Amino acid sequence: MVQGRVVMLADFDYFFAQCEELRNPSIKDKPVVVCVYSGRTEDSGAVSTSNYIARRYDVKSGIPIFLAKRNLEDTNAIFFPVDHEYYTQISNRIMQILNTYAGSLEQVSIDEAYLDVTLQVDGSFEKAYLYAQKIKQDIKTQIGLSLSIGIGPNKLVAKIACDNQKPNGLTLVKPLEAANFLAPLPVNRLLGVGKKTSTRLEQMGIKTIADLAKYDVQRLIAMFGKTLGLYFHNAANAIDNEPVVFAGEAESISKIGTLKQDTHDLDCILHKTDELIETVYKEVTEKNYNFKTISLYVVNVDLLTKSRSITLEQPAKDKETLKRNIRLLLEKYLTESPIDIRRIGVKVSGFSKKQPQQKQLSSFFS
Ligand code: DGT
Ligand code: CA
Repeated sequence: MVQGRVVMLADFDYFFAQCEELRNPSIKDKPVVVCVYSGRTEDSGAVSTSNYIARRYDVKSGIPIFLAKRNLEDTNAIFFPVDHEYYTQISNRIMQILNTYAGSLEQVSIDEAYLDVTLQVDGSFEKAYLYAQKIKQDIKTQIGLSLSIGIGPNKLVAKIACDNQKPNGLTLVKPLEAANFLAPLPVNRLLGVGKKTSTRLEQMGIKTIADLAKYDVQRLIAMFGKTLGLYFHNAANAIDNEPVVFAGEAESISKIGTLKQDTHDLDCILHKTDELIETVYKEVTEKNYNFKTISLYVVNVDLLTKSRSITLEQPAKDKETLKRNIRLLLEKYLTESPIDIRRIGVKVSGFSKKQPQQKQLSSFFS
């Protein structure tokens, strides 16, 4: 029987900038900066992220674009505007790959996810290290991106392990090493310890995680309340029982469009819904979702919006089910309402994750 858990945090390196390098390989050896332009003046706005070459010039997330340009003045730096749609597409693809390696996957941001791999590696941290190398290699081959992975007995340790070595890092912290690994780090490395809390802790003589781990738990509770006090105590002692759970980050996927002309004609409208279904379906497959609810949105020429939904008995994942039900909803709607339609929308929701075939451990460790 497997005793403890084996948890990984996968975090993609300089994600937006690396995505830009992916489609422009020739820029890889130059400073690359991805910017959110506010549009007021040519250079107003902030840096979203930068590659590690640009970081050597102190160009990083959040700094003003004009400052980044000044720091990179004498270099051949390249600046890009953020392209969320493209980064999301890549994110969907990488999450789908990560999902095939995990017992459960919890996506926490566009480029970060926890993986519970306990069963995949038989609870062995040695195997987990090889497994992580395999994941990194697979993503490099399939997508062309590098990432950093932290491995630990829980999410808290995996996260801090991952931050320990970047980019292209791989850090393993075994259960018995976890408390020592955290001990010398400043308390603000723990999730939930921001500037205000770390100042307060410092006033109590607590600077490092080791200081916090030794501190009397009752006094922590008196200072911060039961929930937070206990959390600090446990976290500092590398204890974290939070499970890795599928987060279901999208609650629905929808697409709405305007008809070529206002109409009440079934075939004309179906022509449009088919087009919308293609887009919605593409995203559903990319995210590897099953859906349970299908909705039709109608904006009439009087600009009133109506919606009709069907909840399926069993979650579905195929385009035919989507098409058939949208058609049924539309036919019914047209018999109920004589008014011409201007815009039409398709939505799916009630997601659960399609279980991919689990990779067999034996295929990696034979
Ligand atoms: P890393 O993980 O340190 O190698 O670098 P990144 O760039 O992947 O940083 P991370 O993981 O914190 O954030 C993932 C993406 O989120 C990043 O590529 C761009 C975006 N992002 C991060 N911080 C900011 C920010 O302060 N402003 C904006 N607009 N976007 C940000
Ligand atoms: Ca990242």
